[in-house]
Amino acid sequence: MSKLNRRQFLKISGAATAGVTVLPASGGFWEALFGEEKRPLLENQAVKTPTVCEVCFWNCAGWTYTDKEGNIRKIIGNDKDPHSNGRLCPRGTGGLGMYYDEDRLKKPLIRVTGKDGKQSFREASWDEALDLVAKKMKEIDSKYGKESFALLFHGKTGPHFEHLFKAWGSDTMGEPAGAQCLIAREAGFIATYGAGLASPEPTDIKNADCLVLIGSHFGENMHNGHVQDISDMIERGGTIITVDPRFSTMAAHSTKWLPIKPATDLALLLAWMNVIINENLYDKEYVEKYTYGFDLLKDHVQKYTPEWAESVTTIPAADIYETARMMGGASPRVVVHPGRHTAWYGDDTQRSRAIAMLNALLGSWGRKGGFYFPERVKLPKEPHPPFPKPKWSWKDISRGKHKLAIMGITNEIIDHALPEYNGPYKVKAFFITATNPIQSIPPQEKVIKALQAAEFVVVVDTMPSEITGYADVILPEATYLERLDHIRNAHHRIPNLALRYPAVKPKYETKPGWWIAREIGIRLGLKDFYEWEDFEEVLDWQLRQVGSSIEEMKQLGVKYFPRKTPMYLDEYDGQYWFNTNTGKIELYSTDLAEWGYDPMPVYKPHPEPPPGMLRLIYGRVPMHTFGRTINNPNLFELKKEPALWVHPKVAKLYDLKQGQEVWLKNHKGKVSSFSVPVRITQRIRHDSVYLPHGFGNKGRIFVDGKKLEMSRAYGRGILDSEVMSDVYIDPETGGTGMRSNFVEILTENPHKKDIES
Ligand SMILES: Nc1nc2c(c(=O)[nH]1)N[C@H]1C(S)=C(S)[C@@H](COP(=O)(O)OP(=O)(O)OC[C@H]3O[C@@H](n4cnc5c(=O)[nH]c(N)nc54)[C@H](O)[C@@H]3O)O[C@H]1N2
Ligand SMILES: Nc1nc2c(c(=O)[nH]1)N[C@H]1C(S)=C(S)[C@@H](COP(=O)(O)OP(=O)(O)OC[C@H]3O[C@@H](n4cnc5c(=O)[nH]c(N)nc54)[C@H](O)[C@@H]3O)O[C@H]1N2
Ligand code: SF4
Ligand SMILES: [Mo]
Repeated sequence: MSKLNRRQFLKISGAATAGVTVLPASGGFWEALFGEEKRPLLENQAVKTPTVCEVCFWNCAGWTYTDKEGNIRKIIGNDKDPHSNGRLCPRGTGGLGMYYDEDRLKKPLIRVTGKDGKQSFREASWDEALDLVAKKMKEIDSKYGKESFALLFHGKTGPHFEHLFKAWGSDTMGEPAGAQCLIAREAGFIATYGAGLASPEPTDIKNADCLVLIGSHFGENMHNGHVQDISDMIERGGTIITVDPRFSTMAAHSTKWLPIKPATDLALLLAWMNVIINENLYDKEYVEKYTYGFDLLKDHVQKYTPEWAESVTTIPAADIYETARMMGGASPRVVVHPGRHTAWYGDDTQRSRAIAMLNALLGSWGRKGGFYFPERVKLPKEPHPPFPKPKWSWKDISRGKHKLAIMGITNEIIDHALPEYNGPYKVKAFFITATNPIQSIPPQEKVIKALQAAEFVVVVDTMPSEITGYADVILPEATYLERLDHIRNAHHRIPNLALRYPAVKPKYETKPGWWIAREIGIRLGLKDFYEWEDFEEVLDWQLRQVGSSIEEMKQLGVKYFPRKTPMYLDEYDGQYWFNTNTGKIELYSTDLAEWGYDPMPVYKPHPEPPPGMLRLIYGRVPMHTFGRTINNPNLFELKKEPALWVHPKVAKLYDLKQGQEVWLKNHKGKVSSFSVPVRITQRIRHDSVYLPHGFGNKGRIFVDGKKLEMSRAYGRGILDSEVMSDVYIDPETGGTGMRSNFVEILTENPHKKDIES
């Protein structure tokens, strides 16, 4: 067990320390921006405005400092904020690069050429662009019905457009943060506890003695508050078990690293349950009082012995016994972490179920040092007339096939826009905001085909990312530092609200999402749904209902409210009723049984890499969030391109040198557009390669003949989605497992001929 204090851990993970900016102190962007003006910004010379970070969806609360000239000078964490504890991660500190990025979209743009040819646009006024959007929405409605206009969204600007679409009469919507991210783990926990996890996950790591990470690569995944909780846990010598085919940052700080063969985690989880039950390491009183189906589970796991699991996972049986005993010894102060990005192999709900069940055996759900019961403020929604009932919605698209499709399934909405789809729920147009499906919803070919078949595509974005090249109208949104959005009202230990308030006026001709949505709404005759001029009025009304106001929140940034219910199960005197059919924690899921799925997880092997190929696995780098920060001048300075991790055996086979540029070709023959340097390391298994997601940007449009692209990010590295031709659909939810792709390494530029010819 490596002993490390928080400062060291944060250094390793690249996080900033309290109140100190990590912007390069000299040279680069900072110099260009502020020249000689590097004097410290004094508190009394600056205007301090509360913000909620949008560089990732952890949504830390902070303060922006704006100088007398109206330049945003820095962003720091809000000390009162439970998501950040007053310390932003480097991406959050560097968030001001989103505002200063000179490649930003500046004006509304309207397409002037066909989508297959050169992506040419012309500048337009807001009135012209918005009139066109409203006209096309009406046209799609009269031809196919409002439901055929789909909304794809992400982030805090999404709700403005959800409101617009629901008010208009379309509920055909989804976000990649569902089917491509956390839907399976939500489904797995709902099937077990009748409750999902949401964000931030209610893991009580602060009080845990043992933490088990399956994939979850904290330190690279920079979910701020939890990275801090884990670094504290390392400091106090807690037991950490990391299961990852790669020696991740977390693996390096763990008590035990289990370098599992990819795609076999369910076998390990079943074997752990086998040991915990057979060696009586489970929490008997808890299991008896709160769970349903224990005897069925006991029988079910008998065949899943550690010796069997060794043959599947390559983890020695002795290690499986040892780690199961570590968990049992710490029970109930154990967090078997549910993960977040769980769209892996197409049996993701079942794997998440196994994680949920293991926690139940250890008695950790609702217990100190396990999972607490979170609570949030009952903030009333803005009053408006009832939304019209659409003739069909995302539920009709997915629920028939996937009973636990608890949110719109992006990939299925896209399937319904393909020319070959001939059913009743045809999607004919897309409204896309704050998401880049070209990168985030593999397979890419399908998304492109659907976008090309669509009669009309609107994109609201801040940057000329790939998706803008498929738009008919591009609407430039102001960044999070320049706008108001809904109040952050997350479930937490202590209910609290946080305000994002504009630090400056929107740059160029950009506009906030609420304004864009309202203007379209007014043009569609939806005035009744917009009985306000400025979104601030809505927020102030909401805040007043709970005894606060915009003025107060501008002073506080974050405000706490008292809890109404106990945080742990023990405080309920055994009166707790779980929201499942049996009212208990279902080790045997009655819902899954009724719907024809496995009521208890069954291990089924996944396809292996074809001879000579390697499994493509992926994850995060600490300095970037997906593709959204790659062009950010500050963060680009910190990490310009990814590396492809390869084991020395693989390097030998391909005769690779450290740092050599390579291309990837997948099992379907699809070749990456760009190259990436190799990083030869023992830290990855020999059957896989690891590639951080979000690079390989290929977005380029022409505006009045002039090239517009993300000039720093363009062409750097390989985008994992480009070589993800196959996704495995999770039957319970419809989510897409993306670790189902195999690659070979190309050392010669496969595009050389194209260049020469
Ligand atoms: N810096 C940064 N942080 C982020 C984000 C970001 O873009 N940048 N994005 C945020 C978002 S939205 C999410 S959802 C989270 C995602 O972050 P996590 O939920 O932590 O993602 P995972 O997919 O669990 O973790 C990736 C890890 O899984 C390992 N892995 C690959 N295959 C397997 C396997 O078969 N078994 C096991 N056990 N491990 C495997 C990889 O080697 C890698 O270390 O990160 C969040 N945090
Ligand atoms: N291949 C592959 N696919 C994945 C993942 C992966 O690891 N690999 N990860 C999955 C996960 S966990 C998630 S959560 C999703 C995330 O998927 P996405 O939400 O699509 O994430 P990004 O790729 O960051 O795309 C964000 C887009 O929003 C724009 N943008 C940024 N800020 C704003 C803003 O304030 N307003 C507007 N209007 N636009 C803005 C950016 O310029 C960019 O075009 O991807 C999923 N898909
Ligand atoms: S974790 Fe970092 S990027 Fe994400 S919201 Fe917090 S400060 Fe922003
Ligand atoms: Mo995610």
